[in-house]
Amino acid sequence: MSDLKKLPSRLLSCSPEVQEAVEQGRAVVALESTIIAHGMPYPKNVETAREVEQIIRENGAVPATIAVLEGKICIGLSDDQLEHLGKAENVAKLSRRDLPLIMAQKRDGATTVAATMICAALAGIGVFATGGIGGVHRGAEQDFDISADLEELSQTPVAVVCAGAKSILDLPKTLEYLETHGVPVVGYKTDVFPAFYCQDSGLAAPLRSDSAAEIAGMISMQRTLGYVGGSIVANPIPDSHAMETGQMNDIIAQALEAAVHDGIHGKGVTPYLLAKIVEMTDGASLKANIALVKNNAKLAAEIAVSLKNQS
Ligand code: PSU
Ligand code: MN
Repeated sequence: MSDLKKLPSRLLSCSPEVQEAVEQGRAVVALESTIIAHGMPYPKNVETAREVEQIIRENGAVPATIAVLEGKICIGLSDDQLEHLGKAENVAKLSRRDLPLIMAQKRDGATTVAATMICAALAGIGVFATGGIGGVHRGAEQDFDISADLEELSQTPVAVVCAGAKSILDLPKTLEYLETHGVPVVGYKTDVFPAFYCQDSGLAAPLRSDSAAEIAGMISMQRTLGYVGGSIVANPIPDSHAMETGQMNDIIAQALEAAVHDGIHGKGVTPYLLAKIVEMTDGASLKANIALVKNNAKLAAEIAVSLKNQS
């Protein structure tokens, strides 16, 4: 899993820190950039990105924030590159379908969970930390809005540590979709599937593990068995930052109505809802979002370190 030679350096390059980690066989954790460019407001986005990287280092792994810059996949970003992504208005949101053309056009793009998984796998990185994944949207039976993140999880070998998924999505359908596609969804120290801002979605977590080493064991067992896909490690938001379920459900319902009213659809939906919820909670949801990403970074580093120790 450390073959950096699959792509020429004009198409994929690693920062010196990541390059050295890969050469030395150290644990690496991938991080996405859509959360920076489209998921949080400036300057909190850039500040958080740096703090999250630091948490990964403190827990014994090397962070690799991933984005496309001037058409090249960059694994590990400099301060200037992070700042650019956090500020620029014309950064594309890249999912699987978008990546090839944006690279061919030599443009800049922030990678979603799906695109980050693709790039991480190309660089031989098997563990990835983020906030929440995309999923089956409410009303998908009408508009077919199902995030490409779900399909990617079934075909790309990267474990995604997240705080579950937001109830802006249809969570029961999201879990059904993942089951159909054979994606392990493991609650970390919990029997319930977490709902991003809230610890409990009211749904059971399909699987449970209480240890990072055990989760690393599952990841290597997937490879041993010849599975091609990834997994979801669902890590609930820390108690101290969890938001109240009833209150969040009301806010989310209003944000969804606003999206319909403003005619938002397609790839614009998730960023619109995230920004709307920050506005409606007076920034409280942003604080919760930051806390849960940091919590996920720590667990992802522990899993990545365990994975290295087992191999
Ligand atoms: N969910 C969040 N925060 C996010 C995202 C999702 O709570 O920042 C981002 C991730 O990058 C995810 C993407 O991969 O949105 C999903 O977008 P879509 O629903 O358009 O597939
Ligand atoms: Mn969508």
